[in-house]
Amino acid sequence: MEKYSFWAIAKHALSGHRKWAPAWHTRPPKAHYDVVIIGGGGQGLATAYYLAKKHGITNVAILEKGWLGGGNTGRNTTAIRSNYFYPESTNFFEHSLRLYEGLSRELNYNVMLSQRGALTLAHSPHQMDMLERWSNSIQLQGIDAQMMDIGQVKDFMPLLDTSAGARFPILGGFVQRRAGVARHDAVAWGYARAADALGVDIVQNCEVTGIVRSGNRVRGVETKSGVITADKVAIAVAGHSSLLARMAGMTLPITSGVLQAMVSEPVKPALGGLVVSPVVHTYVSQSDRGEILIGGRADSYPSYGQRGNLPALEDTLSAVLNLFPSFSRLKLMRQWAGIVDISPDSSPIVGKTPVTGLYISTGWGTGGFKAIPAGGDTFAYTIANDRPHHLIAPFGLDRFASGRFINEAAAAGVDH
Ligand code: FAD
Ligand code: PYC
Repeated sequence: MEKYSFWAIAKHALSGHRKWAPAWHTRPPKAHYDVVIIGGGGQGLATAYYLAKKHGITNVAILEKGWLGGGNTGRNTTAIRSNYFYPESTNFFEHSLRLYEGLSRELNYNVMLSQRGALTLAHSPHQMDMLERWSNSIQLQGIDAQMMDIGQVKDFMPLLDTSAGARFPILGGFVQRRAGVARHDAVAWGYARAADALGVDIVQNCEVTGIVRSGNRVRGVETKSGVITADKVAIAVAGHSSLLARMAGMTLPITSGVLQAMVSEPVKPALGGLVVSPVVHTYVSQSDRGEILIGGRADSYPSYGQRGNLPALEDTLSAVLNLFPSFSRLKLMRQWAGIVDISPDSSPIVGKTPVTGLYISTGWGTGGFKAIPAGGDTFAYTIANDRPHHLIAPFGLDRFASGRFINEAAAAGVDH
């Protein structure tokens, strides 16, 4: 990898970056791979990296129909936290948070992790009880969590309307201090560069159009540029999982729909951390560029229409103004959407499939950015060993037959 001294950076800047080495190579795909990963989002990229780094499997291709990180990985609002409810989830997400804490060093790439804390608000005595139960449960699992009374909420986020006369008065909340944000593009690019350096082929503009099987064994994929054979195939395509599964003759318990977000013009530092209100259905943070980053609940109907719309904008902004009346004078700059894959219990589906040699990572829904390091780590283990990593074993497809659901809808951050 190229080392960037001050002089090297200055030389590149003055020469218009003409000789700047690309972070990863652009190669045509080979005819055969040990592992083909479909989807060049964070989950696919991290999986490729850990396959190469931890399992020595480097004859790997990532096939991406568009550009790296152009799916949900480049569209999300970057909340990272491990404060789920059930031990299966907190163990997994805490592993991810810990990997995030060392990720810039691991990848030698600054992913701009900023652990500024995430606050969930309560607007009724009943919700305070629920948050207390949630916070206690997490603390018993050894994860940081703290209840806040109204005074502490005010100190943490002075711009919140904490008056008794607010339309949805705030009674207190629950904070995870180690939660935070990271730069989403950097997470994708960092994993891509590191995987490429270990020999992984990254193939963009290569849409997979079919899964090749002989009997019950996967043999490879059909793409717009021809067939690529593979011993193992891994699907990591978020909102398009049902389409890919259908190509392999499978039906998934997944609903795909639109989740939107938006940013304001940049302003001076106004918000220390993230804040979520499950009651008014919005969450807000501030990007390092100063924009107020706003999200809301997922659209209530299934759709593959990857664009923002006016009803969600109105709904979400009226919710934000309930919490932050002073934001009424902010100008909105951009609105966008991603297609999220929601499972019946709002938990991921990761592991083997009924087709031999075919693996799937889906159901990340509204919360799979925070899961990228652990998702990649455990999915790589599962593919390399053909058996689930213990941290994702509870999240297999088989739970929909056994009924062992891990219902995390209430911990998902946003309604869906
Ligand atoms: P993606 O990044 O979507 O990657 C899948 C890739 O597969 C895409 O690049 C796509 O082009 C490609 N693909 C699809 N079909 C094919 C095909 N046939 N052939 C080849 N390639 C194909 N999560 C959090 O943890 N915190 C948040 O704050 C958060 N906020 C969110 C806000 C929004 C608005 C959205 C939309 C999502 C949010 N999420 C959040 C969820 C998170 O972004 C996703 O769960 C995560 O990015 C999923 O990663 P992935 O790699 O599985 O999917
Ligand atoms: O997963 O924490 C989350 C989240 C917040 C907003 C969207 N997803």
